[in-house]
Amino acid sequence: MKFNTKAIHGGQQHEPTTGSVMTPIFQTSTYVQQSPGKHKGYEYSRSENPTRDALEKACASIENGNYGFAFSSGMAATDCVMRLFNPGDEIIAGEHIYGGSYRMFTQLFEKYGLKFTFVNMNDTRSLIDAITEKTKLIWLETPTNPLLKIVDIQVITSIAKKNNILTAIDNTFATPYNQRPLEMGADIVMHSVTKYLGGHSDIVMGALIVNNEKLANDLHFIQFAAGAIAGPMDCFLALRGIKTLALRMQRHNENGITVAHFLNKHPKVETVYYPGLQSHENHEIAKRQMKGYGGVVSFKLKNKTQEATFRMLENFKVITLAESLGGVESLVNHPVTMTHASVPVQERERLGITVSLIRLSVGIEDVEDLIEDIDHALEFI
Ligand code: P1T
Repeated sequence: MKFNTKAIHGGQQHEPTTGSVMTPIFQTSTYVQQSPGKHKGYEYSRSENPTRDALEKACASIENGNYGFAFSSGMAATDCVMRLFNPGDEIIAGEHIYGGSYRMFTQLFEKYGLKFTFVNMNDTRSLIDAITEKTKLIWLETPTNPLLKIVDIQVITSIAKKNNILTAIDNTFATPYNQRPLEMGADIVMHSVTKYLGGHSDIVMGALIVNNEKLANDLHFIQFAAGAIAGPMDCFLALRGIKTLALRMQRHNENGITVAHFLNKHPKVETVYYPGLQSHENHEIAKRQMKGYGGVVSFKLKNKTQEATFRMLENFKVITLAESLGGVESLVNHPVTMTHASVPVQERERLGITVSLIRLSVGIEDVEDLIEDIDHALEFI
């Protein structure tokens, strides 16, 4: 099956009792047993639920993986991966990642004895130098949040394999429509389903997709034992979102590049960060490993003051100032005070996340309206 077909039918079956074409919302915590241990495959909804099963199969199908797992948030999915490891184990993470992932690694898991080293994933020398006998996992995002850096997935997975290390890719920004990391040798794909997979800013959810059976069993055990599962109603909404993923991503890709070109030419804009621009530092890698470049466009203003940046952020009419991304509607975010506030200020500045940086999640509205809105808001700087 090709991608568009998989997004609609992948892993799905009509409901056997009634023939219901859409997977029903099995809003139940538990299932009848004829005799202790004798049942229809479902015991208790923390371990399995038919609506969640359908969504997990859909996620696996679109990422071209064998097993999927759905969680109550993207962070819960990441938490599940971290619980695979033991005190003393080392994890190498990309230095450019979502602020909440950085917060989880440094403020939650370091105290349980996991050691995190943050490296520039485009500098293979420092990645190789960071590997020790205790390194168990490489964790990265590409494109990264919020500066849209691109990492060559194949380069990283081949280094990881040589050293017997797992690779996990947070594929939230790209989505499997644009990029499929398992096909490039990754072991684990993670999603904040909250974003493009859900697509409508109405759920918070996470997912993991893997190929390896042992890894799948370990993740399923943690999902069941720790219990951060996605609920059936949210799984239904995510399933519905995935059905239009391909169409939405086509429009996000088109609108994203159009907005990036507009900003690139604007006299009040200093730099535009979008992997589809030829001037992007990693454009060649993006061209090779991505089908399209997505809907997130970040940029820095020439006026570097927080006051000017806030004036712009306060004056959008169509685009909404809010955390998150990946919905049908356009959102704008100020990483320093919103999504990346938990990254220490010195580290943020070193990474280039400064007060004049603005992140746009370009939605699927008519792009002319979005450009008019951006142009108007830029007048307030
Ligand atoms: O919000 P949640 O579903 O728990 O997902 C966390 C997460 C993980 N990975 C990436 C790349 C993310 O962008 C996020 C969440 N990000 C935002 C809320 C944001 O506005 O960037």
